[in-house]
Amino acid sequence: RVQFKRGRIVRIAACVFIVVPLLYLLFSKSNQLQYEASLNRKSLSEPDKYIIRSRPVFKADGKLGNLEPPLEPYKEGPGEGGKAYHLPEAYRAAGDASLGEYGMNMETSNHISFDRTIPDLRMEECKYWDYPLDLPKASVILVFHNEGFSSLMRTVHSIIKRTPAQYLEEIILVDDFSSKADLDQKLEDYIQRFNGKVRLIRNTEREGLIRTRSRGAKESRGEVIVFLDAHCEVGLNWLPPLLAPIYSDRKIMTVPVIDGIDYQTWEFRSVYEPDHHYRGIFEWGMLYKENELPEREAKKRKYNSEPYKSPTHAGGLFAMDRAFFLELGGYDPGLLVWGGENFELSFKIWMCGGSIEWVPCSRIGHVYRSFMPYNFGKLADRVKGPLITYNYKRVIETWFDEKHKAYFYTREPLAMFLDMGDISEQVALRDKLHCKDFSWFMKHVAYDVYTKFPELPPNLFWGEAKNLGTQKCLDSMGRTAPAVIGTSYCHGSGSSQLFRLNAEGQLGHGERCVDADKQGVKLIFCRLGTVDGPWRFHNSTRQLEHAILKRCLSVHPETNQLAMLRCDENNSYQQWRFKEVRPD
Ligand code: UD2
Ligand code: MN
Repeated sequence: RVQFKRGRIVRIAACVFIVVPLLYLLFSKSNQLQYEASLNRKSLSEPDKYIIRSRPVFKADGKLGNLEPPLEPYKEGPGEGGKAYHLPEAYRAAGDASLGEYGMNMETSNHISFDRTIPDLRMEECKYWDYPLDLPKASVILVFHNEGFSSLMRTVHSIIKRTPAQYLEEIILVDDFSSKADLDQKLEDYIQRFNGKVRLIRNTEREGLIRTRSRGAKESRGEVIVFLDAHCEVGLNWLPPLLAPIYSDRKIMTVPVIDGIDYQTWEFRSVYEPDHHYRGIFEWGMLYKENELPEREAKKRKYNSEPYKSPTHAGGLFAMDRAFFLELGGYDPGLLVWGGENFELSFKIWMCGGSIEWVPCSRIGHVYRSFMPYNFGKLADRVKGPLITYNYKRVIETWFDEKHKAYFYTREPLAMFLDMGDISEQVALRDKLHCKDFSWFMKHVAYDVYTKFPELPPNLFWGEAKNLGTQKCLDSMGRTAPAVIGTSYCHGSGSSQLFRLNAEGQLGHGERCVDADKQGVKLIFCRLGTVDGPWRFHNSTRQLEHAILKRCLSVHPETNQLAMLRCDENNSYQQWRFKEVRPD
């Protein structure tokens, strides 16, 4: 009996320990999809290796993707279909006035429905992706300072209308201390209709967009945060393609393709050629640039509509795991108001274990203004010198290595003398997170920067270039390339008179170059991928010779115009003295 009993126990144990797990395995395999779909959302904060997450699947059967919305019904009316709207004569004066106030024609915007239809600018392929159905929920954060009411509300309406409700936690409007009346009670009343989906919080003083975004992130509840400017219209099915990469790897920041909305007519159009991909890079003066997607990245994907890696992004529009954003410290709280925060976050993400992906199937329209209508407020008074350079300097001093810092100061010499506040906490964060170094970033991520902006040779001279004949200084006259330049009274404060002659003969002014032909001397676009130029400075005679023209840079004694004349070392109108300048 004892033996019999033992035999039964063995059989039962065998059943429990072998058959049940086997059955379970079989069962769970066949239900892999459901299993993945039912993953507890909390698991996203655990280390990646413990989690199996599903990814988007391209549908070969020709049926539309699982989250593909129905076509929007055709509508007639101003701006419908994303068409340009031209104000009737009677409203043009008001339109011009609003353009002067907002940098965009708010009168035009006021004539267009908040819920207008827009064209579907996505690649055809984008309609045929299935997305995991248990994507995380997003808080969309819009920070604003003195924006127009109608363009702000059109942003909100477009999000509500084009986002599957199950993925939208909330829309948070963060008012950065606006002073316009219709952003007060009128705004508060208007958003009541969204039954709490749209929340409004306000700064009690001007913080600038960077700190205001960090505040929005802290106060949001979604697992993912999405930042958009307050003058956007999201495209069809814009959100799931942004959420999917984050779902598969919480350290990916995703960036949509930005379409253009015309500041005058509100026309909605692509700024890129169809199916052609770009990614975000920078030049050594830290101006944001875009470059065609290098083959090396393009070929990592099977479909041209798939996301691809990018070194950086324009700044305004992106999605990110909220906890990851906060683990990285949000934006550097020492950055002021506007600019450079896109690089700060990008370097931090890449060098501290994450990555950035641009997502072709997510498209969002943005109004590029005609000019920046606001000033930087009291925060700017804290800074000696330009606030944007202050931000750039913080970022490069924290994240660059010595070699690359030198390129920045070569390109932007005055930055050497500018204040950047205290960056010790940023450097400490970099150490604490064991972030990789900048040469790793350049080699493995931003390698295409070098193909457009090679390593910069040092400056032989920089500062103002004074003509000894007229005692006037080389001056871009505030013109933008391509344009003829001249000379004017030496003011000693750089800006339009700040030129750099590098060791390879390139004469630079900001991000532009100076070249000449027999007709004159011009500011031109530097030839991408080159850092050399035709200029040779002869120390003994103080002449600046053009190696191809074999002529010397001169001021014409009669016309006072710049001219390329036959070199004559006794002619003081051909003699130049470079002198460093200092910030005022
Ligand atoms: C671009 C970015 C912008 C930001 C900026 C650099 C895009 C499309 N836009 O400039 O998001 O990264 O570069 O910092 O990539 N705002 C405030 N407080 C301020 C100033 C602005 O809340 O003190 C708001 C403003 O109302 C808007 C957003 O910040 O919603 C971005 O400002 P912008 O539209 O003037 O910047 P933009 O598009 O020229
Ligand atoms: Mn903007």
